[in-house]
Order: sequence, then C-alpha cells, then structure tokens
Amino acid sequence: MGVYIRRNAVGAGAIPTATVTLTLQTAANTTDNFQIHGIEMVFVPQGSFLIGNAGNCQFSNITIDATAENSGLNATAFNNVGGCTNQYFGSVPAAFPVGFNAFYSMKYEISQDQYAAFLNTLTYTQQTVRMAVSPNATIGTYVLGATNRNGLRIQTPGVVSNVPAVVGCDLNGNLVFGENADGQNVACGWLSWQDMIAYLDWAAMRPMTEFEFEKLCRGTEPYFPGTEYAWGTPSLIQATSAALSNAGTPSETSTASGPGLCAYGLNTATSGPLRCGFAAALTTRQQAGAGFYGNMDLSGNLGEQCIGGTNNNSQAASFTTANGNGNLLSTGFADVAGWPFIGGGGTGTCYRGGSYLDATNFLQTGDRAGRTTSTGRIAQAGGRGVRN
Ligand SMILES: [Ca+2]
Ligand SMILES: [Ca+2]
Ligand SMILES: [Ca+2]
Repeated sequence: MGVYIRRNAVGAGAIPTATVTLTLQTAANTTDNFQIHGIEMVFVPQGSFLIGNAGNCQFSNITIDATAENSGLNATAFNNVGGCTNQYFGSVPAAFPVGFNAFYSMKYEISQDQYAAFLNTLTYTQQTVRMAVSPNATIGTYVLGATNRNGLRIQTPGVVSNVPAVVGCDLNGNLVFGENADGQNVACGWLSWQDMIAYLDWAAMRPMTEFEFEKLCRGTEPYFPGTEYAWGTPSLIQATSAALSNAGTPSETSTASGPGLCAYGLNTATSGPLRCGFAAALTTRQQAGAGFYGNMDLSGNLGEQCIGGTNNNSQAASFTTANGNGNLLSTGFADVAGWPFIGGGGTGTCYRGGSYLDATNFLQTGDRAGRTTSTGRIAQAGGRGVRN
C-alpha cells in the first residue's frame, strides 16, 4: 500500500534522479502486471494549531491540541453559530482526526494525468461508475466533463463488461493524446465525492477533515487579523485560465505574479483550473500561494472536498484515520469503514478553500460558506488526500 521515499536530510529545491529498488515481500504471479505511481506528499508534524478567525460560518477561535485529539470535541466548543444557520458541526469522538497528530498530505490537488492513470487500472465495470460516460463510448468522448479545462477523453474504447477503456489526456482537443499541451498537470475538476474517495482508497490515503484543512493552511502560526488566505496574509493576486503562458503544458503559468497568486473569480463556459501549483525555484510561500507546510492551491483552483460540513454528528462521526487499502469494490466504489459514501448536504462532507470560479470570501482559511458538497460531478470540485 505504498512506499515513502524522502530526502535523507532536510533540504530544498529540485530532487536529483536516483535509483530506487523495491523488493516484493511475496513472489509475484506470472500473470501480474506492474506499474509505479508517484504522488508527492507533504509531512505535517504533530502540534497544536488554531481554527477559526475570519470567514463566513467559521469555527469558533479555539486551539486544537492533544486534548482535542485524544478526547474528542464537544460541538459547543468550536461552533460559532452567530449569524449563520446550518453550519452546525456536531461533536466528534476521540477517534475522529482533528489534526493535532502528524499526518501526510498530497502537495497538489489530484491532476488529470493522475486520475487517468487511476481509471486505467480499473475494470470495465469499475470504470462505468468512475466516469460520466460508458467506457465503450467512441474515441474522443470526454469521460468526466467536456468543458472547464478537463481534457480526459476516451483514447481506446472498452469492450462491454470485458475490456476496460484506455483514457488519455487531450486538453487541446485534436484527438492526439499525451502531447506537451494536453493538460496532464492541470488539476482534475468534475470529481464527485465518490470519485475522490475511490481514488483515495485506491491510493491508500483518506479524505482530510475540515480541521486538517485549516492546519495545512495556517500551520502553527497565529491568526492574521481579519482576512487570511492559505498563505497566511490578505495579499491576493488573481490568476485565471484566460491569462496563461504555455497553456496546458508542464510549464503552464499565470501571466500574473506576486504575493497571494491564486486561481479564483472567473466563472465562464471555458474557465477552469490551472496547472497544479505556482511554485518555482525562487518563489516564496507568498508568491507560490502555499500553505504553511508547502501544500499548493489550498485556497482556490479547485474546491477541497473534506470531511465536515453541516451534519457531521449523524453522518461522519464514525470517521477515523483508517486509510484506503488499495482495493475498490468490484462495483467501483470505495469501501473504507467510516467514510461517508455519498457527498452532498447532510452527509458529512464539505468544500473548503474556494475554486477558480468563486469570489474571494470563499478562499479564506476560516471560511465555511461552501460547507455543503454536491452529490454529483461539478466542474469546480477536485480532490486531495491525506494519510497517517
Ligand atoms: Ca492533443
Ligand atoms: Ca484548492
Ligand atoms: Ca478498499
């Protein structure tokens, strides 16, 4: 269920090429196939942090500490009910991860290349629920959404119930797959809650909670008075898909730059998420729009689907640190105990951080106004996993 590979000492900058040898614990079958999937992760150390501060429907300003992690939280301790109905987040038991303990988090939102690689390991039957179209659809059919910068299309049609489809990246829409400008590194929108948790079960991760989202943003820092985005200040510069250099390529960048660079605020038929991450060799946390530990795009780009929201006490209170085990049900669904099965109002799931189409208030670290997820696929929803 995965291997961590890390530097042998604290460092920064590009990671040089190295040879890594993995040895199987049990002998392979002669019929086995092998693939390697790399996902860049960020380590989040154990430690207390603050939730709340500014935003709509924000949590009460309290410290999440060892007591909260080990004893659970009473709803009255962290729910600021003033001026906002339905943001109630019920009491959580001791086993519910509130972020004090150490965990790992995906550095980036799930990319289009990563979701295609996932789809291409599934059976035909599993693909039928993890795509919006039948796996035997014709070449070039968009498999999640045909708009808003999603380039995942059928590259080779499947054979009903027998041979799965091959899905490829073709953001530039010319029916030639995997070209330099085909959006492999663009974040993958149109992911339903069930799509995201299936990916995370397959990748041996789990969804993050709302508390963990705020820790990724704020880290151990104090509140910035008033408006506060994932990079810890109110600085904000708009990036949009309408103003890009090298669009769709591995070097896609916004034509804008500066402190608080963030994809938000453009809601058109063609607008969509940008390439995962703004960091470059010499950018600061501010210029990269990064969270305290180095996660990218926590504010903006795609909405972060988290455990939490309006009705956690009845639907997600049994959520624990259990990670996925690499296997999905034969029907294509995640099957980890305690994970809400369906997203949407009242199921214990929510969006945090806003997206490429949202107004600035949704981008704030403490904002919970987007707390109700959709039950289906919407263009501005993406995914990011964590793991203990
Ligand atoms: Ca192409
Ligand atoms: Ca995001
Ligand atoms: Ca599983």
